[in-house]
Amino acid sequence: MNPFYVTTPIYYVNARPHLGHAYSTVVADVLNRFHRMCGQETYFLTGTDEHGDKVVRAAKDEGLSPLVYAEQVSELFKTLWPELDIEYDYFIRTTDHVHVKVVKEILQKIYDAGDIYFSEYEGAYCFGCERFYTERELVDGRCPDHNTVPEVIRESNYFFRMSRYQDWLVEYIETRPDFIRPERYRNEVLAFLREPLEDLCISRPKTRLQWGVTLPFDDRYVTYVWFDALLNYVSALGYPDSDLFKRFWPNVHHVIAKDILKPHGIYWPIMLRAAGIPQYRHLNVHGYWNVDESKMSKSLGNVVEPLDLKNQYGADAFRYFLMREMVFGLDCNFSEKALVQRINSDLANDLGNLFSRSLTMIHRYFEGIVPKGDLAPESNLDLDMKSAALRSVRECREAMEEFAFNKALMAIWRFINQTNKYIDVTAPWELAKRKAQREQLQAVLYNVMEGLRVIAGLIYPVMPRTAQLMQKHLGLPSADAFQKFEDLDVWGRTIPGTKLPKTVSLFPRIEQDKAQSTGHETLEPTDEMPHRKPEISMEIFQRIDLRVATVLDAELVPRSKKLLKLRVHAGEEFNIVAGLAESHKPEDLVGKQVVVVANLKPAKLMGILSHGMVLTAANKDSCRLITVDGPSEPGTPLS
Ligand code: ME8
Repeated sequence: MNPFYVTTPIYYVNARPHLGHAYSTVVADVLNRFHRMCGQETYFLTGTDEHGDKVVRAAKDEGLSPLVYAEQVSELFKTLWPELDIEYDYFIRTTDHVHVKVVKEILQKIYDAGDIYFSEYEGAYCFGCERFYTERELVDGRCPDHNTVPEVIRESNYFFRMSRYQDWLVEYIETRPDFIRPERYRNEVLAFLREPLEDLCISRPKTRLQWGVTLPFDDRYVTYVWFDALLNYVSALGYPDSDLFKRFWPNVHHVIAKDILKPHGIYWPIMLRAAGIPQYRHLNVHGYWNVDESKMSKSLGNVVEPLDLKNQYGADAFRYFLMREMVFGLDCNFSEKALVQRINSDLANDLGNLFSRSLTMIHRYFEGIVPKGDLAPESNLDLDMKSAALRSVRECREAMEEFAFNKALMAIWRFINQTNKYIDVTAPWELAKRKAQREQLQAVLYNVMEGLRVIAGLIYPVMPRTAQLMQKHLGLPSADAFQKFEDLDVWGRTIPGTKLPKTVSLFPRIEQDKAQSTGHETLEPTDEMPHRKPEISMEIFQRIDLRVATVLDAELVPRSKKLLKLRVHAGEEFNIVAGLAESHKPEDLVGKQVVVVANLKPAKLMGILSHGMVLTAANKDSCRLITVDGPSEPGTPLS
């Protein structure tokens, strides 16, 4: 069934989980859910990297043994992921016995094959990185990561003969354009491989470090933490003989950030080659999240805690922001203000408003029962909803396959906006006024329900909770599951006659605090608050003749509850019949200045010819006249 295996880095337990860890793990979860929707059998691995000097030092700072300390921090990661709706299949810890056994087996295998040798070495060692640096790698004699001067140490150690595999690796990468992607990281690895590749020191004497996996061929040493960590990707599947390993390993996608490109792009393929294990399929490398334009760091105090954001804004909104904001492969800036803006505009305004206005209409006009979707052949009410939906399904799928999550979401949002426009243009509230247009009303609202079904299906990988909530309220059988991608490719799956539950609001708007407010807040959407109308040019707008008018006389129209007949002076005098009787007394209007459309085609209302229209701000609860803020000469044009 075309298996799909996705991994995240296994995170060091020397720090609490932060935004960057959350991003990689959400990416893996999104991919996993997407491939499940495509009908594939999937496996998702994450975990913690617990050995090494860094962990020993962090444990010491806490006054704990490395194992107790590692257990505590590992638990933080393990319990965070479900909070973010991350559904991993397996959580590996490098202190697991099964993992340690595999590390030893593979070390022995490579040693027996002659690719690990013993030698004395003197070199510049960075304790922060737990590795030796060559002169060439240092920047002004300092470690490029820690900016510290490495200590020169002389040691006898075991070395992994990486140099032997350099030519093979170059050729392997060059002949497989998507082995490492995006391309910029592939180029980075190839550039590094243009210089001679040195053998890798893969042991640490126990006199210096005991917290690690003991070498099977020399118990005075533990292995280098990277040699241990990388093997998690195969040990977690039950290497070498398990069924899981055989099925999933050939289809593995690693997800990492650029910081660990070298171990994954160079050490790992060579380790696999030396151990006789087939290569991984793809290495997918993303950029770094910075916070308020600076690198995230404990010392700057700007480390972003994913759990805080989830508690404040909800898991789906947080996941949406991560996927929508970052272009996979490039760095991205995090700010809470940007997160709130996305929630308000994309989630509350676009998606939330579409969902609530649509369902309110189904409840209002059809007592909550999905109407029939058959269209009269002469009707053009389905416009191009169907093709817009299918286009968005196709574009979303293509983008997801390329890891272009932001583009996938843009394709979905284009369709959300098209559906909102479809409602504005077809104006179901107008159709509802006339019995003769009942069929059209049914057809329009059926199309809207169907559009919402497709939208719910498409957002599932990124926003699983919202997708399922929408599905429940759309009366879909997959309320607590996900829709298959192939079902999104077909228009007309919504079943007429389905009774829908009472509707809910998907995303409440979030008030930006005063300091952050843009001053351009839009109103809380109501059920019939129309979405913005399709764009028009200035030229079209200018064809509307808006003028200040003084009301000269006003009287009730006989036999009408709503209409008033007004005599206005707008440069010249004419009559307007306006629906103001329920909100205004005729005598209060006389002498008032209002704004009128002066070039509207005359129309007869209750037998009286009306030559214009009075502008009001009206909804079902109130009706206010638009006026000028001081006396103006009647007929003054508005601009
Ligand atoms: O490197 N932006 O663990 P680690 C985006 N144990 N992603 C970030 C990030 C940021 N600012 N900061 C961290 C290790 N990450 C090793 C890995 S794998 C066999 C061993 C994410 O805890 C990103 O995925 O330092 C990065 O590659 C990873 O956390 C590094 O996690």
